[in-house]
Amino acid sequence: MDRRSFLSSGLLTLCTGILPPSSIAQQNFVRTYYLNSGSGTGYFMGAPYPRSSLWCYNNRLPGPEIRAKQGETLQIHVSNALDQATTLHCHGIRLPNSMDGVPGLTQQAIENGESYIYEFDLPDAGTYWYHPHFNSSEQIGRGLYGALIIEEAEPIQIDRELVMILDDWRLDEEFQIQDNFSNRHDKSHAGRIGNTITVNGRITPKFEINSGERLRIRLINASNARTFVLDFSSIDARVIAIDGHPVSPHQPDDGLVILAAAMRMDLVIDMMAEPNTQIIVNDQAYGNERPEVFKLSYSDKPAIRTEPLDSAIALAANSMPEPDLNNAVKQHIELAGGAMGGMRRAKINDQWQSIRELAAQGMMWAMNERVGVGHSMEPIMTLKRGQTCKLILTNNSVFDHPMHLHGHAFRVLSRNGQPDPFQTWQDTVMVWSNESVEIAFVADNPGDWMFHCHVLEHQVSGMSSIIHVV
Ligand SMILES: [Cu+2]
Repeated sequence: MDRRSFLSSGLLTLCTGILPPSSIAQQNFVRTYYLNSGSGTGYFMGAPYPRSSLWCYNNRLPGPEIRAKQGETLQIHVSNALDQATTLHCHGIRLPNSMDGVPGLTQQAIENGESYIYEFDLPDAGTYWYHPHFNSSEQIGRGLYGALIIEEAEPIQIDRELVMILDDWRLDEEFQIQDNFSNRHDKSHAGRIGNTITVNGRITPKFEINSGERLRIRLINASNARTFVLDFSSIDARVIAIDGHPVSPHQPDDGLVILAAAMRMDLVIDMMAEPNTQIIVNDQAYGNERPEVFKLSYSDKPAIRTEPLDSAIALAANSMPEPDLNNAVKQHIELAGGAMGGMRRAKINDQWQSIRELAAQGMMWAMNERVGVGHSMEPIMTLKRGQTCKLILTNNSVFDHPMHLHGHAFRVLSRNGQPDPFQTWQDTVMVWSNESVEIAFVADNPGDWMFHCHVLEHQVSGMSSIIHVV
């Protein structure tokens, strides 16, 4: 383990003594981390199974956990030892545009041998993650990601916290990653769905717990395309946050926790079964095949309490700007394309082309009949700073699209006209096939912000756009 990744420089600048007291009060604690992106190896199964070749941060899978407190400043030094360029995107954090890590849009890519320092304040508590925004399908797909945890100023009482980064991999018989990234089939269908699920880089890991404990589980879906439908029906799990943002604590419908690519969910569970009990959580997303994802294994220690902990589990809200729906700019965005989708033509670089011509260039998807190419394109809309925007996202394709907005969080208002019961704050929202989802946000963060599908093979083949905030 790289010790430097745990070094945090808590020192205020040395010259604070000569600043007036008001300036001192405004300076945040700066927490510093070092990430080196390069090649590495890891055990998905542990010995005697073979090691797998990866791309990862600090030769670890997942990359080192970055942890800070709400209100602090985060500084991340990224150095690049990959034989291609990279960047770092801190997914879900509301940060200045220049720190967003989108090459060709907010910064130049970090070439091999170069480094880059990201620094920004942390307005919101919650569960986030970091990953590259360059050649994303392959770089994230080979293991470049890690958890980014922002602790609440006033935490809730728990006994144990488990951070679980879910992923799926397409492995061959030697446990090596198949290198058919962004192939035509994956782009035009459901993306790169793997054949092997891991949690924190391990296949079906076992987490040891004690009877009576209150757990907080932070789930992060780092897979390229996979939706997880985790079966928590045998335990009393309550959802307390989605995409980092607090939600009224509630049990998931039918005990199923649905996590589209790039989404996060925080759960609180009181583990009240007898010592030596084992619980297996499996994934029901893909029909009858129900792979085991992880195990919660009670130790033989006597219960630490016999009644669930009696303290509130609701998190304090982050201070989000509330959308003014009566004065919102409305925009319909149609998501179309893909196999069996019926899209006949779309504009690419301002030229109409038939779906055949587009497919010949590896492009399969469009937003409002425009194919997004790379990260530099005309904005799909321009918003004045402070304006509320209501987006009506309509999926006219046969595949599902988890849509991610950079630099903001939005409220999920409704699905197919039915109000969302929790009006959740999210940065990634699943728009299922043939569904229409309404979201709203205040465009309070100036800059060019990507709005794209987080099925990474859809993103690279056209389902990508920019929202410009002036
Ligand atoms: Cu998509």
